[in-house]
Amino acid sequence: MSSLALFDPEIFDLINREHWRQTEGLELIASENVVAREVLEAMGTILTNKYAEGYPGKRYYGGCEFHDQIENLARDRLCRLFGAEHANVQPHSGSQANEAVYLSFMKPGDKMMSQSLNNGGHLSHGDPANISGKYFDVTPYGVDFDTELLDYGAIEETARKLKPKLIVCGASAYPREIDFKAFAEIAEDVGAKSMADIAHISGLCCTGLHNSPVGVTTFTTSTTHKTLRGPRGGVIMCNKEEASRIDNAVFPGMQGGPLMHVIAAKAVCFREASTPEYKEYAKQVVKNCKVLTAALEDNNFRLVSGGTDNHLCLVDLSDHNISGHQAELTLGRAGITVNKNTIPRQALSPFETSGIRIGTPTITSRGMKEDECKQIADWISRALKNMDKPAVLSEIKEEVKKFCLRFPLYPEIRMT
Ligand code: DSN
Repeated sequence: MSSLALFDPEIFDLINREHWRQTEGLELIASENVVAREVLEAMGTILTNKYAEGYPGKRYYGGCEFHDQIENLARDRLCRLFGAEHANVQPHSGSQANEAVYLSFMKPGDKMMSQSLNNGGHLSHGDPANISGKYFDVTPYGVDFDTELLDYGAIEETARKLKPKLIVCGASAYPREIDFKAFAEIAEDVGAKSMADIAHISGLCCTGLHNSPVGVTTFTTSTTHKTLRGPRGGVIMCNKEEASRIDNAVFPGMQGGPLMHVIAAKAVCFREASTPEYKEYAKQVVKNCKVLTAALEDNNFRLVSGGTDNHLCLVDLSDHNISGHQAELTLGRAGITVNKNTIPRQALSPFETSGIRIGTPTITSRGMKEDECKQIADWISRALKNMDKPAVLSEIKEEVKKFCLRFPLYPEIRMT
């Protein structure tokens, strides 16, 4: 980075400071990770110089022979990783992957069902504030308020009455395993297509730790940068029957030129995700989350649905008279990054929230295991119980910093 340091010291300095923020703090945002150095390398290459609108063998620009090979490798590796018939690796993000699925067969005003944002769903699944909610007639479903679990019977009942064209499943803040087969069957029964968005859990699905929707639901979308630990971006998988409609919806329907440096990095990530080491990583992510969750419970925090099956948990702060917003700020002062999150049946506004979401993908990539997770839960608890004591928060921040320096992001990279 020496030429960047010379040419643009302001940007270099900010990147450097962000490097130390990530290094010295605990990143517990469930949708983040630390990519492998090889993924970073692929992203920082001359592949970014080139336009490659179209698909391998059918481009709208000359000089794409190497880009074709890279995109084919990415598609083939993704298909192998998940056992998919067809993959599109061009979506710039998970939201764009989702919109492309809608665009592939739906018309404005068509009916769809999806998990509401307040109950753990995602903005791009038809929230009124998102284009998906403005274009389509969306009926949200939620979790059962007693169990805080998806109620497949209630979802089926709504689907039978509504007869939607699409049923979307998958979530951003749901700590339990999702039964994709149940969703696919409900959709099939009412003549709908089904889409599973596995952005959060794709690393658990491709390693067999959770059931996979690929080949079960009509479409599967994902980001590549959460548990999957690749570059920021999206993908779509489907069977051969849907392939050309999906490809047309991505390009030219939604996007122009693909980000080929990111597609190369996706290919590297898919290679990494097919290794035994990655499977061990994914197992550790879940183990860590279970330990962290149990330790928070021991410290008298209530967990939504009573625990977790995946990489995240949702902490209900209502009994502690703290909002999610206050908790996020307090933990930030102690060097711990989480995000405030709505929880089922919360009384506070979506900006304030009654909960926080905590995830283990990043700390697991840094090599933290069960003992470290117990320690992290103790810090979270101590910080939240001393939120009006700046001295205690500073003390925790120092402890967190010393602890985190034992788990460098990239031991061999020394940015100064
Ligand atoms: N914003 C992501 C998350 O944090 O879950 C989803 O897109």
